[in-house]
Amino acid sequence: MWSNLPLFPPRASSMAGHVDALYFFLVAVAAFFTVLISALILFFAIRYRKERHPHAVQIHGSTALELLWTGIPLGIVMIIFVWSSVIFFMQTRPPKGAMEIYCVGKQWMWKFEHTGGQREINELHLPAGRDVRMIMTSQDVIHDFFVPAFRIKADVLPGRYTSTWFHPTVPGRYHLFCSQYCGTNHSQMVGTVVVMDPVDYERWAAGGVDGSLASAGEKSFQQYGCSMCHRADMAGRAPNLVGLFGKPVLLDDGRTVTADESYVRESILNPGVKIVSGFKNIMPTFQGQLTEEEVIGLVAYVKALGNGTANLPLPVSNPDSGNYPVAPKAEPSAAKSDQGAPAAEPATKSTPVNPPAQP
Ligand SMILES: [Cu+2]
Repeated sequence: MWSNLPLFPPRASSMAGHVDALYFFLVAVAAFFTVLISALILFFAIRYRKERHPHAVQIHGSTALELLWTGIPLGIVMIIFVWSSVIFFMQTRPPKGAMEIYCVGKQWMWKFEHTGGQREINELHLPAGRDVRMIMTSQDVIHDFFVPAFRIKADVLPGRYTSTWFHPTVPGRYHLFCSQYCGTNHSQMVGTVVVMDPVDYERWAAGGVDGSLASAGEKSFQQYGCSMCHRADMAGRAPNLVGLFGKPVLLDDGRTVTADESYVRESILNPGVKIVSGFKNIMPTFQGQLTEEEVIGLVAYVKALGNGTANLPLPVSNPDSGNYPVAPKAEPSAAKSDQGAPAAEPATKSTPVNPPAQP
């Protein structure tokens, strides 16, 4: 019945009911005490007015009363605490197998990338009935991804990935807002989330794509010379990335971290921070040389290498030029000529095929 009230946005995700229930409980508790306290003020003002009680009777403490007015509020706030914690944990733990959408916020627009390679600006098409995980970053300042109909809101920060998830339930068009003041045109940093029937979505997703996000990442991987050191044959000077994603990684300082999106991103842009055990700190930083979209492509590629849906390209041809790419700025052109070359060379190493079998 509440969803018919125009006061509230539509409920279009699995989370909406939970958030609303807690919200209405909070409103009910506040309303109950507002009414109770107002009524008691009125009642006491009339009942104990001066003409009837010229001398107030002093009461010196009542253990029962004090226990009551400590215990009841404690009980109520504990209910709120546990209830909201349960919702918080639901909201911060994306279910396994969620489809992933990469999002880049910038003054003043939302850019979205699907793993299938579809790109959108200020519009996000999604199928109803599937878990969706957003992996988000900002190109400039702090933004905030807010879809009222899904009852979700998550900060989008420059220099790192934040993540949220939802499960759209009802096809329709829903408002997307930036809910963090981010400059002059903050109020225009809006968009639409289009939740579609799964069949319609498949049709939409099939149109006009020239390769997946991971394949775009694979191109960058070769273009920037990553494949010279991150090799599948264990002969490289850098860790083998096949099967890496999602696994624990032992660092040279003894710590163990999980190879998630943030780890891959940091290792590209700030490689000296976490050195994998057994390797040297020799990788140059790619800070300032890659766009957020290129980083996202590389992350998607490393992820695909992790779950076996992509292969490492073979080391670029001319293995005799075993120089480490110390000047990555010059790499793209060099890599390009390498990429262009194989067509004229024996076809053995031109295209990424299955890497040498590794245990
Ligand atoms: Cu913004």
